[in-house]
Amino acid sequence: MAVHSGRIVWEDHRAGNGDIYMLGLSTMTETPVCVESHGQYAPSIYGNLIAWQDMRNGNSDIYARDMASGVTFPVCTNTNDQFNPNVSERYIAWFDLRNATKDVYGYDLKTGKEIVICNQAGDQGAPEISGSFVVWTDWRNGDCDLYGKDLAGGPEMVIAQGLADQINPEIDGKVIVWQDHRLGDLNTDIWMTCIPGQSPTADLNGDCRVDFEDLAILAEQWMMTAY
Ligand SMILES: [Ca+2]
Ligand SMILES: [Ca+2]
Ligand SMILES: [Ca+2]
Ligand SMILES: [Ca+2]
Repeated sequence: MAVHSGRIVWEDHRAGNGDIYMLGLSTMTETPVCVESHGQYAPSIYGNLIAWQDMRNGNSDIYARDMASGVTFPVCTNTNDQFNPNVSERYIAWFDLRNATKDVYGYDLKTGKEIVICNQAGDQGAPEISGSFVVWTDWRNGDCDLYGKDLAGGPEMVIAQGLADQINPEIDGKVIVWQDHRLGDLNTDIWMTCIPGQSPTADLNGDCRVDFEDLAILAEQWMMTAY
């Protein structure tokens, strides 16, 4: 399930095979997005763009639909499995089993080209994207860390690397949050940081101002991330 700009999308099993539906909150109107007879799962939405996992070709692919034009199109139909698409205005990112370990691939809607986002050793998964920045879970160091990359250019970077697992990232603008197990497997905490090198513009304490109090919250997080 996912929500963006007053539209909710979900995986629906009313027909028994997995379809994608959407509800527009302003009209409370339900719209079938894809009801093809094979399985469609795990949708993501940004504006008019919805992407999902699609089994119509006998393995898991990524398909998408532009709700403005009504056109459905294949994003990746490689014969190995692609899972968990996540969309932004210009990009779609997913994790991909075409190589020996899980990797993160993407698609640029502007150029119509596929992008290798990360194909390092170890498993990469769970990509989340906001604008052109992708963050993902990464097992290259033996336990789970978070890495990220700006698809508009620039190197891959470490987002969170601590003892044990850093998992389930979410990103909105410059702000990244995740679940962190560095203080113990049975002690899940919620951590936050900004994209490295970018200063905060978010109202982090919710007082409707962006000021030094928000910076202090971030500084505290950066110090915690440093050990
Ligand atoms: Ca279906
Ligand atoms: Ca496939
Ligand atoms: Ca890999
Ligand atoms: Ca870790």
